[in-house]
Amino acid sequence: MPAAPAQSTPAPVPLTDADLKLVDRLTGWNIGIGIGALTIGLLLGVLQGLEHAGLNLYTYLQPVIKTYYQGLTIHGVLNALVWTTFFICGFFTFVVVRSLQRPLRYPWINVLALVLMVVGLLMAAYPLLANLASVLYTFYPPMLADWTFYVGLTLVVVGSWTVGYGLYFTYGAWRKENPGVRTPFLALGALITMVMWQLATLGVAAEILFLLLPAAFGWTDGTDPLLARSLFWYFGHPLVYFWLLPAYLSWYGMLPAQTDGKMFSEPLARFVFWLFLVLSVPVGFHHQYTDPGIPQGWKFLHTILTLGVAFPSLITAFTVVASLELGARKRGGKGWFGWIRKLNWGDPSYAAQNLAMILFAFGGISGITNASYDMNLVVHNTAWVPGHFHLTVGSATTLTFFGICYWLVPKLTGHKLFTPWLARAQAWTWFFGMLFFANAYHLMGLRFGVPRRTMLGDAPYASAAWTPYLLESVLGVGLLTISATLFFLVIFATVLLPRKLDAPVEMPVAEPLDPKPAPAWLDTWWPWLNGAIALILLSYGPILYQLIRDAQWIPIAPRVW
Ligand code: HAS
Ligand code: CU
Repeated sequence: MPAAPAQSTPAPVPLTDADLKLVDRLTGWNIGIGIGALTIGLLLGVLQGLEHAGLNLYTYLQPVIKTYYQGLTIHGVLNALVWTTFFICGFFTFVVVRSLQRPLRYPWINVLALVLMVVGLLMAAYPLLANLASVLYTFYPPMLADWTFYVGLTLVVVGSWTVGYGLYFTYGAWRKENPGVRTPFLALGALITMVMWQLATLGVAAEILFLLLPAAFGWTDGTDPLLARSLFWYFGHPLVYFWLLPAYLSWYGMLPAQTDGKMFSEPLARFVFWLFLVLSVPVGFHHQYTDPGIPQGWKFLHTILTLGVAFPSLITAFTVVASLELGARKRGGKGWFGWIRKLNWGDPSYAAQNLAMILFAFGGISGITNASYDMNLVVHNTAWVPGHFHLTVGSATTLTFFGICYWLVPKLTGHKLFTPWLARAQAWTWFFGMLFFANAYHLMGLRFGVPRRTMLGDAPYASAAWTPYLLESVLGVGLLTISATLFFLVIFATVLLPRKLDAPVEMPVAEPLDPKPAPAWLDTWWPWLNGAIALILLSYGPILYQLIRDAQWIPIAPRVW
């Protein structure tokens, strides 16, 4: 007879089918809403790209979309904020429960979270559609949107915090039931990302609560744009890692299993996630190199820390590729590069994610260029920047999430994927579409200083020298339009057509190459969490104090759109 568990250790709670069903429902709703938002967001992206090349289709959307800036705002908010946040919250709920093999501790918290996020989304949708919030996804004051925009976004963020709380309680219960056991990597990575998100969102919460909402309600008649931008970018950079880390979680902990590989080093993977917890936030001034009023020393400190946070991505580039190579060699791959052909390219879920990684290698290079203080002065506010972020959030994140959908949607619906070859075509058209689009935008920014966030089609200074790049970008936009259509077709057909699966789908989980458990210091929160807080205080504390002390109240800009 097995020994009775010690008094202080509660018995593990088994994961029942009913528990899994609830989690799958939550995940399904989150992902479904995310994809819905993306549908509209991508459509506006196409209009955006065509306008730049001189074909203004916005005129046909009157009176639904009134201006270019309304379209650009909806494109940014739906794609960069709504699609990502909903997908990530759903994916993490799925992953944490499956990885810990434990039901949600308080399922009502996670249900409440979804309700908050949906109410927030609906609330923010109203001013976006009514042209009362055409302030772009960065909503810099002194432009001011309707209050419903800020309250709506706040509710989405609070909802995502609540998803995190549901997961922390679940983790806490699992921890008590499993003393001394290492947290499984997939759960740990998701939890670290959620905690990083909690720290990061404090900046935007402060900006909205103290500066924007009072002005939007008419309680104050001005605001301090520099302080607001600083609080925004305190949040805005770690925001991009909130988009990236779920993709890393899949690349490290799932993708190797999808090509017969193993995790090259599980401890290193954990280390990378901890480094992101410590280094994601204290770097925001790399978005404000050209802002007057922030002393150069602070900008320089954030430059150094930004180069520091690129380091875990460099580790990722080497170790994830090594994990995939192990699989390719097992599948018969030979030679220095010959093994690449033996990767599991036939599986659309695998292919999409590997293609996303390749695009991210280029996005990483342009990111490091952006971060290099003096080089940033050449590319800041030019088309280079959208070139950069379409390779990062538009590719590393989005194409990886598409790849995840190709196993997750069949798993959630019990329906066979409709159909692998279309899904593969989707991944490749996205790959080439982004390659052309981003290459053209990078070069237009670098060579000619073509501005971003501008109706280039109407610009009196437009130059014939831009034409080849604009044509290249239109080729990219065309491929992306085909690709987006294929994605929606594949997903809708998979959901709607009840074609039975040949075999049950399981969440892919990559085994570590070395089965030894990771060292305890890589499963311990306090040093990393304290390190993160200390670095935030050091890199932001004194300068935020100074900015608040010297706040310059200026009037809100009249709404001209
Ligand atoms: Fe960034 C601006 C710096 C990463 C998103 N970034 C933006 C904006 C967005 C964005 C949305 O320093 C625009 C904001 C706005 O609207 O104003 N970024 C960086 C740096 C990194 C970086 C240093 N960015 C991202 C990620 C994003 C993202 C990730 C979204 C998901 N970014 C900047 C700066 C600006 C900026 C400035 C301000 C610009 C300005 O002037 O306004 C780094 O994290 C990048 C590190 C990445 C690497 C690459 C690692 C490669 C891997 C793949 C390897 C695969 C291989 C292929 C080798 C070092 C992991 C294998 C092939 C096989 C076949 C197996
Ligand atoms: Cu950044």
